[in-house]
Amino acid sequence: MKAHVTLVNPPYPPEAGQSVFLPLGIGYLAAALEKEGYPVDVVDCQTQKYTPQALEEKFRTLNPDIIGVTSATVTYLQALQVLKSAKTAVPKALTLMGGPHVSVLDQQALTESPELDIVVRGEGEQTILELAKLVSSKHLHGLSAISGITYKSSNQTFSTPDRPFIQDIDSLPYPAHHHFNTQLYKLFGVNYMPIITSRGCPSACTFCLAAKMCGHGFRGRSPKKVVDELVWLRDTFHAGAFAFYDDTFTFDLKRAFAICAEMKQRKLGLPWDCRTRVDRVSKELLRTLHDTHCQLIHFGVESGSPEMLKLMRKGTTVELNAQAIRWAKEAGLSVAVSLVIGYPTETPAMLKQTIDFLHQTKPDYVYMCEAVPYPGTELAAFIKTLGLEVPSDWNQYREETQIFTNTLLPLEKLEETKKEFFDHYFTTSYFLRKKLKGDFYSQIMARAALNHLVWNSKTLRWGFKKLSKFRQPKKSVGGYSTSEQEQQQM
Ligand code: B12
Ligand code: SF4
Repeated sequence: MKAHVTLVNPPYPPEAGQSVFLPLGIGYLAAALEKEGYPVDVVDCQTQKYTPQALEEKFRTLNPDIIGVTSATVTYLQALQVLKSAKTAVPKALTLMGGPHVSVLDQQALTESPELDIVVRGEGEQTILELAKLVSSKHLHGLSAISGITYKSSNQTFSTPDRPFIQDIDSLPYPAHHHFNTQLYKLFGVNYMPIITSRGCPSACTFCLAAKMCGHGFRGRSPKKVVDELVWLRDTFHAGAFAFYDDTFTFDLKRAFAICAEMKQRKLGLPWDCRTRVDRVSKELLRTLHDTHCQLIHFGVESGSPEMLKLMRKGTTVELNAQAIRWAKEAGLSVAVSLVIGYPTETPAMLKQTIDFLHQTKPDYVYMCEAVPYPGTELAAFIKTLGLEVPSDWNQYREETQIFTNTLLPLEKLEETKKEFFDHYFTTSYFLRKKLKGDFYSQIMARAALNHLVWNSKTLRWGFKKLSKFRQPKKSVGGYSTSEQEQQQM
């Protein structure tokens, strides 16, 4: 009998923004298992709210042989709670956890959670298949032969060697989105669907875990297979817009051109956005992206201070950042930039360089993320060497607020600068410009500005409360702007 697997997306901590998105990791794992004939079901605690009792009941009803939970640092503690419910309800089930947090803190997770049996480190498709095979054959003593896991045995933890990254990622089946009610993830009535066309990032920015999770080698899917998936998303799930969530979509310029050519030839015609580095674009590529209905490009700009860029090992310059934004705007694209602020040793003068940079380059959207020392990053190690204290409560590891004290740039100063910036940025004219532009992404930006304007104006707030069910937006990545779902999904 083939082992029955239940995969779980844990909830966010109650104090965090409640953004929902189709989780690609779970989708890929479910698809790999189903391709080999394993029965799978998925529980998404982010779109369906469960009390611990309701979750136990759900697990009891499903009665799987394996329960696997995904987790980032911010959802790790919630994921542990899910495991408690899992073991209470189905004690015989083998419990697994994977994702960026436990890929680094594997030993700690196993030590502090009696309900966790195995941590799957790094990419999980092949590993979960091998585990499912083992459970099906009831030969659990074969664990030591499975790469990429850390497990408990006789009160000790054992780590097997890292699993090499999957080289041919074209061989992976499409994520099993059929397990999700895609209606629940809509944005402005549009099925905004995620796709990943490559894995791996050759860069090594100090605040980022991407290369640890997916390696430094860039592994791109073939343009034809990428567009096959887009067509499948459109025809099967009625996708109305696509988010390309690759770390650096245009790392291989030739491949990016080829994907655009394939999209054009197959007349896809739907809006999409992508994320990339400022040093991996050319004027011609940006024009081609625009001609292929890419409406928004996200650049990891990080800072307007040359010193900070160097310290973050970004490998770019302020000039390159400005040039990429200018080129993208000239090509007709909207530009979103993400910034890392409050980095250790950053001073108010350096932060001012970033704000000045934004005023000069005028991107269409700004994400201000405070530096978060995720375990396994160089930033976490740097903070340790500086002797700065960080909270042990993982729920606080979110990018909307500073979690360590940078004495050179106190929290009040940081918050004040952020507020001042967004007060000047999200003006009525910004709102009207985006509203009139009218495309999918401009609508999201217009909503962000509206939320900000309403929240800042007592009169408007009063009016909105009276007139509609308008709710206070939770403070989120981009300042006091939009609903978390709109923020994070962009
Ligand atoms: C795309 C992306 C997003 C998208 C998600 C899109 C989507 N639909 O899934 C959006 C923009 C919504 C997002 C949001 C956030 N993200 Co993000 N994101 C990424 C990114 C670039 C790729 C992740 C991805 O989809 N990879 C492809 C899939 C297939 O891989 P995967 O999810 O890692 O899953 C694989 C393995 O981890 C493993 N696995 C995972 N879970 C499990 C469970 C089991 C049981 C098993 C066996 C295996 C397993 O197997 C999977 C298949 O190989 C990564 C960087 C990176 N390259 O990893 C950052 C990254 C994961 N994000 C990060 C962060 C911090 C966030 C936010 C917290 C940001 C914030 N706003 O504060 C939120 C939180 C989201 C959440 N609930 O977890 C960090 C996580 C660091 C950490 N320790 O937590 C990363 C690593 C980037 C970084 N800063 O270093 N993110
Ligand atoms: S921030 Fe972007 S460029 Fe830097 S390592 Fe992470 S994914 Fe790569």
